[in-house]
Amino acid sequence: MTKADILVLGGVRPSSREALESDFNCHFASDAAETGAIAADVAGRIRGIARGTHVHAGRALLERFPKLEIFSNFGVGYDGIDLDYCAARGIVVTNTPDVLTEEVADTTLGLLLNTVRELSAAERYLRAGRWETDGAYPLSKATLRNRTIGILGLGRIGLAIARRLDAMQVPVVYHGRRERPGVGYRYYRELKSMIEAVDTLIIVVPGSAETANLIDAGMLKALGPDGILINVGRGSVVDEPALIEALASRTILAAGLDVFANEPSVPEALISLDNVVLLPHLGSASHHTRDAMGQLMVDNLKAWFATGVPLTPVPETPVRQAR
Ligand code: A2R
Repeated sequence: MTKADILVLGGVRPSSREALESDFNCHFASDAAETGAIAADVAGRIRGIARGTHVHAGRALLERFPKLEIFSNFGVGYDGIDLDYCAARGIVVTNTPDVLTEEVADTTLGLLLNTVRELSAAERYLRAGRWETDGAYPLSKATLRNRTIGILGLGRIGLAIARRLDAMQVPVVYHGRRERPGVGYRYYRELKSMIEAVDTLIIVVPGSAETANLIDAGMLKALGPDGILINVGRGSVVDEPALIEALASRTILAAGLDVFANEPSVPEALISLDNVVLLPHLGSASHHTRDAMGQLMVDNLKAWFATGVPLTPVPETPVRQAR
């Protein structure tokens, strides 16, 4: 059986590379110039794309490959792919849900605790020798003990976060476009109403045109002076300059961020603030979980070319049946 030709965009895990090479005729592109060279050479043969890192996949890139059938994305978030164009051309887009849910939820709880109890700042204090010279680190301004958490996006990861908070006896409420049946958490139809009712907001919605800058200056004001914002969804959901202003002016108390508007560039104004914990987008970033995500990215391609039915297609693109 002849192997299908696929374009591999960006870096992939060594285990994924091996698996891809055993089943497909792979063309690896680490930048736009390499993608261009591959397109010039074999564009008409490329039937699949595996995207290993967050390379922008707009219409200009996709339309260079007229035989493209499937776009297999590494990661549960699939912003940066022109979904309308894929849907119009019948290109199936797949992502890697579920296999990273628990890891991202673990990271979120770590980031939340770190932000509320100032753990990174306290460690910096110890490492600077200040425990011996200045005495104990000051008591933390905040505690989880009297907080109510509002989750923006009670999806797979949001629910895994909520379950961890249950064990910690922290009350949870949520907002999404729809009420989620079968969960005991209070639902707020209006985001602003939920934010007014809580003091801690965890963002775990996807990046999209609809969620862009959902959290703006008005929402931050509503969170209030004891407010803590945690973002593990996408940087684009928060108006970053408004967040910097809200942190600097103490409109809110603190923030913990794993995602940023323009990664990997993080504004100096954010880095210089002492009431924010900053992580370099590592929600799912363990060998264990990244290998599982890579495997699912590969398995979607294998399933498509073997049966015409991908394992985890995203809802926005229609699944073409096997020919
Ligand atoms: O709105 P709903 O009921 O479909 O709930 C989804 C919510 N969501 C939104 N909520 C408010 N306004 C929106 N415009 C909006 N769009 C989506 O986000 C759902 O509860 C949640 C997404 O959950 P899942 O699709 O199960 O995704 P998962 O695996 O939890 O990952 C969430 C995101 C990824 O897209 C990456 O950006 C990040 O976490 O790793």
